[in-house]
Amino acid sequence: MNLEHIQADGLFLIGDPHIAATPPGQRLSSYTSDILDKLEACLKRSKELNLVPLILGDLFHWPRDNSNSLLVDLIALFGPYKPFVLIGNHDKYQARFTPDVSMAVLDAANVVRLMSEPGPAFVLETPEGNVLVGASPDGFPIPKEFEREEFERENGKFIKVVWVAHHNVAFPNYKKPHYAIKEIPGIDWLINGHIHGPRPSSTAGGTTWANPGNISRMAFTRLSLERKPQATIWTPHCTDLERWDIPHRGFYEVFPNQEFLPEQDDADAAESKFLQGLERLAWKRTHEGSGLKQFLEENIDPDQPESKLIWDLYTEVTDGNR
Ligand SMILES: [Mn+2]
Repeated sequence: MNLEHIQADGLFLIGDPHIAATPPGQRLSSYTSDILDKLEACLKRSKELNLVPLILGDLFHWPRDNSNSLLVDLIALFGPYKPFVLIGNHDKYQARFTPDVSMAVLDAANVVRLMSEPGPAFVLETPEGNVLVGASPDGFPIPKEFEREEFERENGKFIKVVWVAHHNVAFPNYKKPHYAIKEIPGIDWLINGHIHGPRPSSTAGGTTWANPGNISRMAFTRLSLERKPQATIWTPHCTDLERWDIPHRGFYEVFPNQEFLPEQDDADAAESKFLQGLERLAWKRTHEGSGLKQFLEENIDPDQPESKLIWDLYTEVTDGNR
């Protein structure tokens, strides 16, 4: 197997940036430049530390229709670094990675090293020895085992095998686990994106599972208020990922100053179809005009007590615009 070899001291891991030209959810208008600044800080730091930058999926919040200016900015930013980028669920349209998504533009511009296929991805040549880095992009399973000895027969020995994934893993307080944390023979580290809240690492047999969390504050929650956006560092002899605080703005500089809603799990918030639909609508509104009435008709249950309130608000706003 002809894998790319890269000399560095370890990996610099960047979780789920969710960059977008229009702010998702309740984020204020500086969202795009905030996330670009974070990505730039991460890439600079990775270079200072002689680490390979690797984005753990969901570089984009919406897979397509990102503005050309955002893509031009990303091409300029990524060009000198060529980070590895795992494909997450948000990077694909209708669950497929196709040439019409924004990520394909970055790939065609040759500014990213795409991890869109499952399996061994590259060899990290560290002063301690060679490390194999493999990937399970969204839509491909995390392997049950890796035939390490067979692979090493052709490719030489590896001091560690690290696998990156973007999956529903049973870390504590995660509501939709699909993968149990267990030993994966042949793999020393499984490092996961996708779950935005950081989780403590957990070791099962010879495999340590890590979930460093994302770098962008997506949801207006107490959790977002309390936690610092961080990137993480993996080196061959580490016992856990090392955290690095990414320079970032104050919570109320990036979110409106308002009351919190009653506590809702951030996983619930992320999965709410209604909220996702509203986000999509907010985005559509600026580009394509109306659609709110249709969205409300499709999503509001007339039997729910709040429905009348929502319709009254809708009527008030639309009548006011006539
Ligand atoms: Mn994500």
